[in-house]
Amino acid sequence: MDFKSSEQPARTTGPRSEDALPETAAAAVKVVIVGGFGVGKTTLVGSVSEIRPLTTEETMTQAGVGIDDTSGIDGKTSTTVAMDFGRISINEELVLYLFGTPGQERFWFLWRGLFEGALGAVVLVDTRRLEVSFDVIGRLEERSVPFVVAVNSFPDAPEYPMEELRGALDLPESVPIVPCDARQRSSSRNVLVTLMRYLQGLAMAQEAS
Ligand SMILES: Nc1nc2c(ncn2[C@@H]2O[C@H](COP(=O)(O)OP(=O)(O)OP(=O)(O)O)[C@@H](O)[C@H]2O)c(=O)[nH]1
Ligand SMILES: [Mg+2]
Repeated sequence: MDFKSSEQPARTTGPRSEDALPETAAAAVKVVIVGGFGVGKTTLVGSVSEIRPLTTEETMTQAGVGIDDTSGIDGKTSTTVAMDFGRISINEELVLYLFGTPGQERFWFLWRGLFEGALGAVVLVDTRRLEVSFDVIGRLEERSVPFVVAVNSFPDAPEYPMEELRGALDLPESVPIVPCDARQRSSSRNVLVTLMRYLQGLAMAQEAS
């Protein structure tokens, strides 16, 4: 059988044109997306990224039974083992590089590398399992990484007034808490814009002091 070369699928080499950085981009900022196991970190990076996100999802196997705490997230079949990576242009000049961390404690040794050079973080929270966020927030505070908290909306998750949530997570008044649906691009984007505004406020306060 003859094959004509024109009938072969076009080969692509190098980055796709839509993946190229906008020419107007003047500042690139590294942001990490953290949170406990299964709170929606990979989902957020995937929904908001303007390039095809890089993920390191592996199927959860029997090996994790007894080690991974899957209570409350029964339908979950895969987990991040190294990191998620994505990119979003907040405006013509500002580009964010997003690094999603693994949620399972057995992969937390990777955190140090992922945090290097990060300007800020988003802590994703599932109100059905608030306790998985305590360690994560503690680690950010230890490293003095400024962060905002995004409350991801899972269907049967209890809704707490913001101030109650702030108390439960032991957060200072200044730390923004925003509701979000990590599956929605606009909602995920809003979380990142909130983080950028918060970082800008911190920088201005530092300059003034
Ligand atoms: N209803 C609802 N489901 C969501 C939302 N965000 C994520 N999910 C679902 O929750 C599950 C876990 O999401 P992931 O994005 O894998 O969570 P993760 O934090 O990256 O998980 P690990 O990397 O294993 O820690 C997936 O089945 C998602 O489809 C949300 O906002 N609402
Ligand atoms: Mg993940």
